[in-house]
Amino acid sequence: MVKMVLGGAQMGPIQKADSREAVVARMMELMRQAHAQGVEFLVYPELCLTTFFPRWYAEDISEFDHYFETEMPNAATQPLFDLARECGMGFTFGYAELTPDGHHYNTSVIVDRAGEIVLTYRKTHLPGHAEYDPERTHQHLEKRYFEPGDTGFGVVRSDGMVMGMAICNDRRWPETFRVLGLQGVELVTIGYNTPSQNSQSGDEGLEKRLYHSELSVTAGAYQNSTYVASIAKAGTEDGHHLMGGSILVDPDGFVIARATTEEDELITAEMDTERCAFGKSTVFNFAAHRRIEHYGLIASQ
Ligand code: CDT
Repeated sequence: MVKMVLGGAQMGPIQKADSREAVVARMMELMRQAHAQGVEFLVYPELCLTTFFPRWYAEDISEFDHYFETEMPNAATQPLFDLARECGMGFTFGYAELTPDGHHYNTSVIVDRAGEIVLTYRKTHLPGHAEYDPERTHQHLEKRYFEPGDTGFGVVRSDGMVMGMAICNDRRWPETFRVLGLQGVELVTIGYNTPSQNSQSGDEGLEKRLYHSELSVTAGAYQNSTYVASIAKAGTEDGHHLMGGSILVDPDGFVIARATTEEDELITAEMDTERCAFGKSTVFNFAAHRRIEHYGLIASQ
């Protein structure tokens, strides 16, 4: 069982013109603040090295390969890995990955306190569309630039706790949390870039968007008796607004820390994995109570 301080490093906007080095400097500043507050594991958002480029259309998708990382760590991110090792801090962050054999993924990694990548996750649920859609108020072309991830939802026992990852739209699917929950997860980390308006019903409103994000994450935490860190990249990127609303959630589904800005902002809370054990051994003792003979439809269509 592990007691520690968990940190969420919400990021403010990243403009097209911002360099990787400038973004990593911001990430390092958040990590220094986190270290000063005793944080031992820090969660950054989805695609946090670049602007949320799937909002832009490129006829030839290779025009956007410059948004992708071909190795990790690389020259731009090595200082972050080095700082984390100095601080003895584990962390997770998201980036666009271009593999040596030419696959494009929306990826996140968990890095342990020794600075080693111990788990890689490639986003499963890709929202949006693959072709330019003139009917939408803004484009969301994740299906154009990324392939569905090939990793599935794995977990790793690292720095004393069982951790797993999901990325943005994955948080809206209960299957994401349950597959992680079935592997005994104690901390689910989620980074997101969520436009504050729905591109197909422009008047939906920020309040509803924030509520649906929180509803999905708090339910996932409670129903799987796990901590969840759900961390935004927020604010206005080249005229396009992303919602904030980063939260840390306990295994009862309560929000235990919440960001109040749309800027770079650190949130922290104490976690104790002992608190996951109660739910996992009682109401959500999966081995005792689930009736899988009735769940086949979920995985067959
Ligand atoms: N990045 C990401 O997955 N964003 C989606 C927006 C959905 S609207 C096409 C989300 O679920 O927040």
